[in-house]
Amino acid sequence: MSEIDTRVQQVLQQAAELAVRNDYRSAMDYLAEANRAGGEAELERQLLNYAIDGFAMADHGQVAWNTQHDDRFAGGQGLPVIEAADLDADMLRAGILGRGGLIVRGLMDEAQITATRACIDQAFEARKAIAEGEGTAEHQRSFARPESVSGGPVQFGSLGNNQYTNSGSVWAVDSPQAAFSMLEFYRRIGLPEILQAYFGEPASLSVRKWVLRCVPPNNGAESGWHQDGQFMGEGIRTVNLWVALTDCGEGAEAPGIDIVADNNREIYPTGTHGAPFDWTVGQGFVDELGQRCPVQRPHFKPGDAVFFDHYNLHRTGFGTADKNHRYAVESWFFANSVAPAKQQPLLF
Ligand SMILES: O=C(O)CCC(=O)C(=O)O
Ligand SMILES: [Fe+2]
Repeated sequence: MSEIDTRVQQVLQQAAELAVRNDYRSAMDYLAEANRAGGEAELERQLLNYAIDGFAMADHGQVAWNTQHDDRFAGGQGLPVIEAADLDADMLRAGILGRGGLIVRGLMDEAQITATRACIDQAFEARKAIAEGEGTAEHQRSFARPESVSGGPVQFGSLGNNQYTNSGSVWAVDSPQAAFSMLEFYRRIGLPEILQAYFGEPASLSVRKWVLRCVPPNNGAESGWHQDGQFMGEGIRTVNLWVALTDCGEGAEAPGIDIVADNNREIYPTGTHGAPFDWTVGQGFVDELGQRCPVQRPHFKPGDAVFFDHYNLHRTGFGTADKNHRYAVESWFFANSVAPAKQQPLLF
């Protein structure tokens, strides 16, 4: 065994001893600390296993949620926009609960954008190579499913017959390297603390709603308007952080997202008003909403983000003269006490 392999085995062993005592959080911290020194597929994958197991093993209690906010954005038009330095739980409350969402400029820095885009490219490449029977040990960091992930297709975004392109979507947990990089990002921007203050309890991520995306230009195409609350579960409390890694949206040359800027907390009818699918909200319905609230196509620079929750109505916003693929990461967080088991929550 090489020196590195020996070190990795020792770290895994130490972490396992913590996990066996039900101290998953310490096991995760221990793995994260060790992984910062280099970046090892096995450490990253095991960290995700403990994140999933740790959530499942813990009692998250029953927590009441106080939805008061100071309505600081009252009177404005469209989604409020703030700078990353000003982000805190009160901003998030006034944005999401008061206005239906919050745009945050410059949330992700240049280095993290570059690293995340590279992780996404590598995940697609590895997925393709593995599907074509050409996977190597190297690919394991970019694309390998942690054992604790259960259910669902092994991979999604397939063209059928296990054929993959270099675009589409990948669950973040299926790319341990990308997942680790994003977990480090959330930690650096203080997101666990912000969400804890927002929900009044700790928050978790979810296997199924933590997604790396690379959307190809598809000029003139239309995608489905949807509310994620339509299919995520009942009685949930959520925050989605959608961060653009490409210049996109209005005035840019890559698809962004279109958003209805509305704080109405209601799940709308699907499959009506000309909706192309039974899970989408029809354009006719959106046009009606548009008479009382803005339907926006915001411009996002790389690193800009938008926060919203499961009541928000949005879609992938295809343009007419796009030239570029759009990279983004979608991260849905749940208040732990009401996190839906079917989304497979994980500690973060
Ligand atoms: O990235 C996209 O185009 C869609 C994102 C989305 O639907 C979401 O974040 O919930
Ligand atoms: Fe969505």
